[in-house]
Amino acid sequence: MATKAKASVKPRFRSSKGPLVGIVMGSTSDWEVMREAAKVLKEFGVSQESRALSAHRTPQALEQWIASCERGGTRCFIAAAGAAAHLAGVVAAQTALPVLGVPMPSKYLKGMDSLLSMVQMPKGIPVATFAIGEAGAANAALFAVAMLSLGDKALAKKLTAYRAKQTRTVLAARLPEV
Ligand code: RP5
Repeated sequence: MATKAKASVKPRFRSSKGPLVGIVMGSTSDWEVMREAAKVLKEFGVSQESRALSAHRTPQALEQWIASCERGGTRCFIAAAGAAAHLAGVVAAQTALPVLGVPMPSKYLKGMDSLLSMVQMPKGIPVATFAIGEAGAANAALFAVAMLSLGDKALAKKLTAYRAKQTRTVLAARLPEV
C-alpha cells in the first residue's frame, strides 16, 4: 500500500517536474511519525512527495520511484524505516543525491535497532542519520530546507525567520509557579 500526501497549497519552492524532496518510508505505519517531515516542508512551501515503499517488500517499485524522482529534479531524499532499517541505505545505494535517514520507533527495541541499522552505514555510501521519531522527522526536513537554501535566497530568508520565531517563543516562555 502506498501513502501519497499532497499539500493543499501549491508549494512556492519546487522543481520543474517532480518534488524537490522525496520522502519514503518502509510502511504506512511510519506515516504518523513521518507526517512531521511533510508538515515542515509544507510550512516552508517546499514541494514533496511522500511514499510508503519498502526495500524488502517492494524493491522494484522503490527503484522505479527513485529514478522517476531523479528525472523530475528531486534534490534530496528523506528515508524512514524501523527495525532492520536498511531502506535509507538502499536508497543511498541507488542515488548520489543526499539521503537523510530517520529511524522509526520500533515495538520491542524502541527504535534502537532502527538507529543502529541506519547510522552504521559502511564507508562509501553515506546516510545522514537523524534522531529516532518525530524530532528526527522534523529535523530531517529542516536540514533539507537548509540544503535547498544554499541555492535559494528566498528560502534562506524563510529559514532565518523560522529560527528567529523559535528563539522568541523560547525567550517569551514563563515557567509555572511552584
Ligand atoms: C519497517 O518495519 C517499516 O519501516 C516499519 O517501521 C516496520 C514495521 O512495518 P509494518 O509491519 O508496520 O508494516 O520495514
